[in-house]
Amino acid sequence: MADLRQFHGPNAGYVLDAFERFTHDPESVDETWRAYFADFTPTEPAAPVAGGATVEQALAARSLAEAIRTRGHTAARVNPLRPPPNPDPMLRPESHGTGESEETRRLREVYCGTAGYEFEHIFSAEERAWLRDAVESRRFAPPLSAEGKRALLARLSEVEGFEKFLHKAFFGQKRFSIEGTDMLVPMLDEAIQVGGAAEVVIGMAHRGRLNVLTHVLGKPYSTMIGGFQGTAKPDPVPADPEALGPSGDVKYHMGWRRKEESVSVTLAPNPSHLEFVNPVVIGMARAAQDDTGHAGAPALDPARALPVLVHGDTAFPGQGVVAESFNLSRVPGYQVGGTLHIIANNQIGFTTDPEESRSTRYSSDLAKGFEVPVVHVNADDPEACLAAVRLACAYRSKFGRDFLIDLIGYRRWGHNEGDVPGFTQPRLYETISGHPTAREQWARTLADQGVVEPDEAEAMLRAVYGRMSEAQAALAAGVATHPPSANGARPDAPPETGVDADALTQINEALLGRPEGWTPNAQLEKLLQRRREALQEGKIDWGHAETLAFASLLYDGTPVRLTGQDAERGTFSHRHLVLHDPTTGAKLNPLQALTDTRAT
Ligand SMILES: Cc1ncc(C[n+]2csc(CCOP(=O)(O)OP(=O)(O)O)c2C)c(N)n1
Repeated sequence: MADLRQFHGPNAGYVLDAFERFTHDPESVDETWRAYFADFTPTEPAAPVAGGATVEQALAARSLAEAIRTRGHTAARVNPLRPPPNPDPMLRPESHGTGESEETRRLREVYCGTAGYEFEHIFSAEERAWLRDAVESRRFAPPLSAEGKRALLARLSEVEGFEKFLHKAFFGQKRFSIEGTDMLVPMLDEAIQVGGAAEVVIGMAHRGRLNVLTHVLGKPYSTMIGGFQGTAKPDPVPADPEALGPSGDVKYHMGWRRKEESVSVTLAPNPSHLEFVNPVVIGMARAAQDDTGHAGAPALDPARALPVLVHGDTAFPGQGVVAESFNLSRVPGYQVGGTLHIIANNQIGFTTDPEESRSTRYSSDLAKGFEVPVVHVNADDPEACLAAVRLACAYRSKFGRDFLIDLIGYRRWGHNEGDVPGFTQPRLYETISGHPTAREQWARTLADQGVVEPDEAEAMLRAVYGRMSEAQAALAAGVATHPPSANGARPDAPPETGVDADALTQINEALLGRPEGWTPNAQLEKLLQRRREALQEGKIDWGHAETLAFASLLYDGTPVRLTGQDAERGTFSHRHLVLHDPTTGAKLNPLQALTDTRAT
């Protein structure tokens, strides 16, 4: 008869793991272990005695607590369809030679619930401590008020009702339904509300996009339904100013803008190429954050705009542009004070299971290399999903860095609504077909809590159907129309871009001025100062012409932004927009030194 007290720390975990394998299949462990396990009963050692604990017991308790904090996510119930696979054996008290205590039970509630946290890859001790305290104090997860709970049910009813209406009215037409990750919409609502930014710029692919366009961006039901009615063209909806681009692309690639007094929300138009919109969205946010309406260097205020990127769980690890964008996220020229990333994780890519498309446990693992905090959250727990957004926004405000929420749900239908997922994932889809929707589960919770009457929840769903049916009827009766087309609004002739010769001479002179005490590189300065004669003689080279053009734009009030490797000097040593003092290393940007320009 043996018990676990002979083993300590990781050894105990290893033995338990081997024992578990042995109980399922004795052949899976070697002969020595088989003989040992034949007479082995793992017993739980006694919990440390409060106050009278030995140093060893205290250390063991601490080591278990630490394991829960760091590895608790492996046991968290973040997948709505199945229990966590392979929880880390170090989460067992026996692995540390200790027992469960009040403290470890409390930590398990925090770290092994419907959200799983990964913070240990972050180098900054201050950030790690802040994140731990934030989740353990639950200060971003206060229970919703009864009013908040009802509002959330109403929102989930809109999300689900929209998809169900389209499913019935336009059966088999592609819409890339959100169903299974329905919480994405309330999460985006929350980010817009608590993110504190006057501008929110969102990038996302096809999945759930029509729902987001309608509910988060405010694209009218009639415009959306109009897009489904004519099937001859890919998108019969004419372009309108809010669509941010001409029509012609499919409806689930279109952009839209919602402008309100307190906030402007933009969904960037998206190409079919997955994740390619990411750097565009980050650039749009940066443009909104940079104050360029004055001379000198631009003033960056990351609080002004919040970029939000919604990723697919297969595209996120699969597309190189994701890593490329992360790589630039902390480089000064590209910083935006943190992007909020949400993986709309439906656990499948077209017909491909995760095991066939990535080499990591989580879809989000790439982000860890860039020290991005990660929260995995169960898409069936609305309150946990909103808490994750609040934590993410608070972290961004405090540290100005990216945050990732891995929203784990499922995909109710095929990749699109014409696909039969049972051809390739029969067992998964058997599970999904019997799985209640997030709205149904939330309605039941609220009915149990006495917050809504059972038939009230159904009425909320019916109301959405009613509104959509009315919009469809109005379209049919010709009462509702699409906004007029903005196509063809291009200018006939190219604009006048010439600059007066005297003005150019003055600009040239200003660019060749050097501040008091600033020493130029002699070799380069000789070349640059020749630009005085070059202008008179009409021998302007490429770099010279470009610099004059940039300066004239700044005088006109048009900001110029140039980024990329070698952008300052120019790949062929032709540009030299930033000069370096050889004695002090100080930089001089003559364009930003112009004092009377109207832009930077
Ligand atoms: C660069 C690129 N490769 C392939 C495709 C084709 N494609 C469109 S959706 C899709 C599956 C994406 O899966 P996931 O990222 O998990 O998103 P989901 O559709 O499941 O929401 C593929 C392969 C594409 N549009 N772009």
